[in-house]
Amino acid sequence: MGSDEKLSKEVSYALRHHPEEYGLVLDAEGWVALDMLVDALRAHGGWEGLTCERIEDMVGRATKRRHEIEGRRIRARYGHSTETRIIKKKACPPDALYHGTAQRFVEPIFELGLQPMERQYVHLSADEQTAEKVGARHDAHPVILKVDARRAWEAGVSFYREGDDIWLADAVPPEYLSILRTCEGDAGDEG
Ligand code: HQG
Repeated sequence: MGSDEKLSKEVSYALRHHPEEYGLVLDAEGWVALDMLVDALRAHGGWEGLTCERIEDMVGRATKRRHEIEGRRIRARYGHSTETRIIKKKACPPDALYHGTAQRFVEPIFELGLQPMERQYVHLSADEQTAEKVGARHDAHPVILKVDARRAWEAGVSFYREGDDIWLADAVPPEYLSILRTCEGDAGDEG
């Protein structure tokens, strides 16, 4: 694992899942002061000598934009599982969004709809290729689902835009889902 990847994973762990283990408190939109995160990681161990610049460089170099820095604060853009739900801004989605998943999840998904599971929101992709990478984390031959997003939105399902690539949503009922295809495989998600 490269050192950016190691740092990125621990920042994600702290900002998405367990800020309390680092003595951090996220604000309503998931932000913390960057210098507090640096102090917390140093105190937690394994990150002696860590600086704000080191984190800024890691975030700047990342191809997948997992973290966001604005002024002197930082947050995870998505993926949260903390108890208090991070507030996201609702936005009207495009006609279609995509979700890559494992073949073994397709049956329960068509029974119960897309559920956030361990996270606070359902994660959707703006394009099929990204959905394939996300699905490849769960299955060598993931299934790409098409989400009839605009129709779901018009029926009252909430969607939240997290940049051009990632959309979040509340649970999406099965009537807005269809199977697009099963992938031949090996898209792989970096990190
Ligand atoms: C599935 C990564 C059974 C769902 C990715 C998914 C993404 C159900 C799994 C981001 C279900 C949850 C999120 C139901 C949904 N029954 N299974 N009713 N409803 N599922 O990891 O969307 O690299 O929590 O299909 O790339 O895979 O960490 O969500 O397979 O962007 O930055 O339950 O996390 O980003 O898995 O991934 P996850 P996800 P990072």
